[in-house]
Amino acid sequence: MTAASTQPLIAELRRIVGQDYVLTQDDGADLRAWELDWRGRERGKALAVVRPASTQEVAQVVRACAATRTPIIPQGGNTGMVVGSTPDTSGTQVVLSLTRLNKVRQLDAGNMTITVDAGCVLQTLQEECEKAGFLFPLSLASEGSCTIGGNLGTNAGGTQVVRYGNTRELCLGLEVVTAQGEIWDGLLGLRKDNTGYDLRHLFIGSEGTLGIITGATMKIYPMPKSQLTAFAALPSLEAAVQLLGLAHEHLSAGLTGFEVMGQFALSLVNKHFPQQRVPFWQESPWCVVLENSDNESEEHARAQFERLLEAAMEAGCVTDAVIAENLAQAKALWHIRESIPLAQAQEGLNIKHDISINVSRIPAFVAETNALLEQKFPGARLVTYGHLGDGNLHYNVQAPEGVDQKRFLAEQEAPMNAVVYEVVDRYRGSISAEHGIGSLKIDKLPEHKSPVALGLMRNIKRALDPLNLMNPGKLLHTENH
Ligand code: FAD
Ligand code: 2HG
Ligand code: ZN
Repeated sequence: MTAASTQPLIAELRRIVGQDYVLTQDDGADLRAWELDWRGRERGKALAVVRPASTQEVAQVVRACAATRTPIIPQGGNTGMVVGSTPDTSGTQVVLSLTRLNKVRQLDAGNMTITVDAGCVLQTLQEECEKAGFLFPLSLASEGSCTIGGNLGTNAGGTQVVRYGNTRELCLGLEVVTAQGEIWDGLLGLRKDNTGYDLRHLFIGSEGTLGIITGATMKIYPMPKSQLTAFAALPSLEAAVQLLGLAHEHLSAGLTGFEVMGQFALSLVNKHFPQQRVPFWQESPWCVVLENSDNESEEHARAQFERLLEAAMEAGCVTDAVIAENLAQAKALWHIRESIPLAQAQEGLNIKHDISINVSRIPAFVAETNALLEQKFPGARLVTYGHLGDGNLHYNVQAPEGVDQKRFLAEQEAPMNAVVYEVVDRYRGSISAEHGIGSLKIDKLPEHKSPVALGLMRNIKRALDPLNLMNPGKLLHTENH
């Protein structure tokens, strides 16, 4: 494709969104922020970055791209973990950035919903709800830059799933620009609607491969009277599963967070963020941060927490614990957990396995997989942590000390994935619990999904995006499209 041949499209895109909102390398723009994935694994080359400001503009951009058979890569905050929101290196794909669609459209207190543009930053949404006395419970360490459209595109999880579910469970309606550039207004906000296929669920988790989400109606909840946080030291992963059972029993729906952290993961936070005071990590192989949200009072929440921790200590599954005295302490304890991915990034390139297994089988899975990795990849450092309450571990691997990280990744990522995913399959788990497939795991998907499921997915893709212009090269191979 030559610059001359793409000029009419670029001119049309500029006409639609305005001169300043179409960025190209030919015009000297630095496109790195849109072309490089968050983990710094791959940098693509965009034909252009287009930044529309409304749903109408998105629809017009899609129609212009469809007319010229130009692939579109939808992008929100570009915080994804699986190289899903950046273009390939062909220089033929348009990055469609949604970040200028950032309005809160309506908070309906009676319906307990909030309707927002897809480019709204998650934290903005949380803050808008808080101002009105409500809670929007989706919570990720990337919340200061990820967007609700990206959260829906990936069906993001985060740290409150144990109580409120994934992004999918929080969504009551979508507005979508289809691959043909039509606008589907499904922002009904209904809690019941059995009028056929629930189209919203096709787009959620589809990683931008079926259409572009431009707006969403999300559930909101009453702000709990108290959100108490505790941090506990545990002798084993079996003990963590036992503590989870006790927490469900004692706190019931009050249990809003249950995150496990291995010793090496916490040591990285201690190393790279020494200003944070990480309790218990030196003497304890595992720690858990847990949250109790209570609609009665802080005293009630604290008494419940104390009873839980007493029972856990009696049962021998907790060796030590602290309960945050105030909000600042609670935030500091959560911050430790949320700093693990950043500490890992500071330590260098790493191999990620975002896996899920039935909670009860997680200790056996970790014991078995650790033994295999230690035998086959001596010195590899295991960074194990995650959303134990959801059966979702980040079973990540850091290169051995002193080993060239790029080389380690190039040589060991595939064989290491093979070992881990073989065990995941035997345990009937998932190779992507919450981050999605992107381009990073696109070759892996057919190895772990049944041919029937893959066939159905391809049929859906063909029906909704017959020209294969929506985020091609991500999620699903579309040869024979
Ligand atoms: P992007 O990265 O821009 O895009 C992600 C995918 O969605 C791409 O396939 C893209 O094409 C598609 N997409 C984006 N916007 C739209 C749209 N409007 N319409 C259609 N498709 C779209 N993830 C979790 O699940 N749980 C966590 O706890 C978590 N913690 C994280 C912590 C850190 C420090 C970081 C950096 C990331 C974390 N993530 C986590 C991953 C990431 O933040 C989520 O996947 C998030 O949902 C991505 O949102 P985004 O706006 O950045 O999307
Ligand atoms: C988290 O839970 C994120 O912190 C990131 O999902 C996980 O970096 C990772 O592997
Ligand atoms: Zn996670």
